[in-house]
Amino acid sequence: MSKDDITDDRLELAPESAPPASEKKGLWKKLQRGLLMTHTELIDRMGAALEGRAVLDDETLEYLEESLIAADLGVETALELVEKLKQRAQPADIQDPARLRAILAEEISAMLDDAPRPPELGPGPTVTLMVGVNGVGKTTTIAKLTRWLKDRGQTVLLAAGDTFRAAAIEQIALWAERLAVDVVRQKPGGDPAAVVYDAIQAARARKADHVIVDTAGRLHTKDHLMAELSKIGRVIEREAAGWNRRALLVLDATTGQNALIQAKEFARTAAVDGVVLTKLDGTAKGGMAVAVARELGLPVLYLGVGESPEDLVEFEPKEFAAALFA
Ligand SMILES: Nc1nc2c(ncn2[C@@H]2O[C@H](COP(=O)(O)OP(=O)(O)OP(=O)(O)O)[C@@H](O)[C@H]2O)c(=O)[nH]1
Ligand SMILES: [Mg+2]
Repeated sequence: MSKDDITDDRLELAPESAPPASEKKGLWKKLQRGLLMTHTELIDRMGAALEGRAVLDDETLEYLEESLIAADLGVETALELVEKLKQRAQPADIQDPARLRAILAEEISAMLDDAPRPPELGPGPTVTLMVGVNGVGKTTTIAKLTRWLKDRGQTVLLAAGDTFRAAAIEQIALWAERLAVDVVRQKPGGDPAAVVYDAIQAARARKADHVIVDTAGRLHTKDHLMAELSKIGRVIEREAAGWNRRALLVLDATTGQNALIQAKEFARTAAVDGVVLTKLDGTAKGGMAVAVARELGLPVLYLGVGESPEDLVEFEPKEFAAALFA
């Protein structure tokens, strides 16, 4: 099977909700590009595990398991996948790595289908709060999400809720200008909850579909940060009652298992509705998306695959699994 065959195969998806085939194809290419490092390393490691082996025996399966663990899929997931291979593959399938990869892709996709999915957004406006530690890509993801929503005809208003650093306000204001959307900001050192309050009122007056709130990744202490996030959360609950409300945790895939530890901390103090996994283009740890979904029980909504506003891919289990192994 050539890469193009696989690409075409990806296009047979729910026709009623699917975007045009050309866009679908573009997204698939973007995802493939974003997962290239993970894919290449995974295929290389799997190749090395199978090399010179005559049958798919327990020892070979153990090497395959190590290849999967190295891609940060998580130990439990790697064990389960190898168990599936043991059940489904024939010993002679060792001669057919493509078949082994197809089995793995199917099984990962099935596992992800069982993982929690993000709640559907209902009618009416939506407030999205972006949280995460410093440098993970919150502000860049806001730019990407803005582009994504604008491309779908939605109006967006940004809230410069990271008032901790003057540069953070400038950064989001610059994105707002480039993307031609409104931004609500105050002076550095201001109260982020007040910025969010203003942004919600402005969005109501302007009938905006989406408010996206940037937040600081670092404050004087972690307790300060968590207290600030809950204060912002309370303002959103009160001022945007009846709206769709969601908090998205941004995690940097290049930090591997550390990202999982951060996620657990955030989820303990703040209600997290879903995850955006960034910087997949710069890492072979793409399996993180599976670990987030399965080990944290948090739905993965989007993948960041570059630094530009168009480098965002909606997370779809089947496509993701295919891009890892195809
Ligand atoms: N390669 C790559 N770089 C990314 C991606 N997302 C963000 N970045 C880069 O990561 C760096 C940090 O991104 P920011 O969006 O400023 O991160 P932040 O979480 O807002 O950081 P703070 O505001 O300091 O908390 C920037 O250089 C971005 O260009 C991605 O998906 N891929
Ligand atoms: Mg930022």
